[in-house]
Amino acid sequence: MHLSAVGHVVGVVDSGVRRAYDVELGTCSVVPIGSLAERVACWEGVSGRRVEAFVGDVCDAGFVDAVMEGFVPDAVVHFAEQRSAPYSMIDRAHAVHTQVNNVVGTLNVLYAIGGAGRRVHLVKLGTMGEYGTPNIDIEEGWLEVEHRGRRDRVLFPKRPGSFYHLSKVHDSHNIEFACRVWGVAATDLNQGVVYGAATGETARHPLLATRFDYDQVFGTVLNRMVAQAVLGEPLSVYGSGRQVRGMLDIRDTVACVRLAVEHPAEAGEYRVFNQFTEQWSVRQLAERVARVAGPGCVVEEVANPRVEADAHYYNAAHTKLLDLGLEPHPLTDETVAGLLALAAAHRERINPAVIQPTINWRNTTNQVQPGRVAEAPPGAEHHARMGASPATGS
Ligand code: USQ
Repeated sequence: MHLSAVGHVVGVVDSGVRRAYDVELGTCSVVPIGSLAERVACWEGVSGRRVEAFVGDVCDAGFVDAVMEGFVPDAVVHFAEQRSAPYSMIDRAHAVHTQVNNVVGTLNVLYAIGGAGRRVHLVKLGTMGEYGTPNIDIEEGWLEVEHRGRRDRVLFPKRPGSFYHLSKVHDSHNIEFACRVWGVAATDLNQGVVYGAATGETARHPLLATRFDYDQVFGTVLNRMVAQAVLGEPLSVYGSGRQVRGMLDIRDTVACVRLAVEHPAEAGEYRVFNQFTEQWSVRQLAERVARVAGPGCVVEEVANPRVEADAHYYNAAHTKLLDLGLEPHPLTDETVAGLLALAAAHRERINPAVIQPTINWRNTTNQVQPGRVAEAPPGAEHHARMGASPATGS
């Protein structure tokens, strides 16, 4: 919608799998979400601009090729991935689903672009979590190294913290290779943790709202804490809360995508932008939410269900998007208060049972909710076709 609003001709590809994850996990967005057809029609009504919708799965190569040939895009913004770290750590089936979905989907997009016979800029959503928390400064994708008297420019070493984050590392390598061998032009947006629930476009009509997740699987930390505050529950800091992450407002996410699209990479260039605006520790975020929520809201340390560095060095470069003109929305009390008000308005949709973390990185099999065994993930048949059935293994 953001690209459409500024005059680009936009098509959207969606398989609906994100909605299927909600059914699987027994949860839903705090804010009600319209169907794709309703949202496309509503957007046309409020903006006068049409977004063409293609319903299908990017893991289906024929579908991807048909969209590329039918729509003839100048750029592909690829967000079509399973994006939850906890989801990928539930058990083997969910790890396999995450990596097959993400890596195969990206390969199909790369083949469609590589074979298009013309310049199509790939803008791919990566993640800051590809880098992990190294004890050196994090650069934007590439590292100049001197080793035994020789110099080279190498992809920044990766130490991701989940099978999901690993899927994006695999994508990054595949994309960089496609740039080298086929001359693909690509921008990998290594995005930090997003907070917020509205952009200028989603605010134009309730049917245009985007998701507000708060559950242990898909909720990101600040949005989760807002939901906990509204329920009057303690804000769950995993471990000591000293872990630091790069973060950004959802309005900056769409601005960054637009900047990348409107300033394309060169043919053969694999470009990485670190897409975040501020660094916060989890404890700082919790204390911010508690202060804005007011008396009675408390912060509680819980045993960290993840395996991640607790106290660590963190200093990540993020100048390339600023150089292109990004004007960040820093985290403000008003933003937190707005999220609290939004969640309070939909309080009856917040289910406390899906908030508590039960997916422990140390286990190879986890139950998503106490007493509830995770069902086979969407696309299980797809894995079976590929010879990696989640039910039987291979
Ligand atoms: N955390 C808490 N309490 C909670 C939830 C999370 O302390 O109730 C902590 C986690 O342990 C972690 C940090 O908050 O240290 C961030 O967790 P998160 O769930 O907000 O984010 P994460 O799992 O890292 O994943 C999210 C998106 C993912 C994206 C990533 C960017 O779901 O798609 O790639 O943020 S990044 O973290 O930079 O890799």
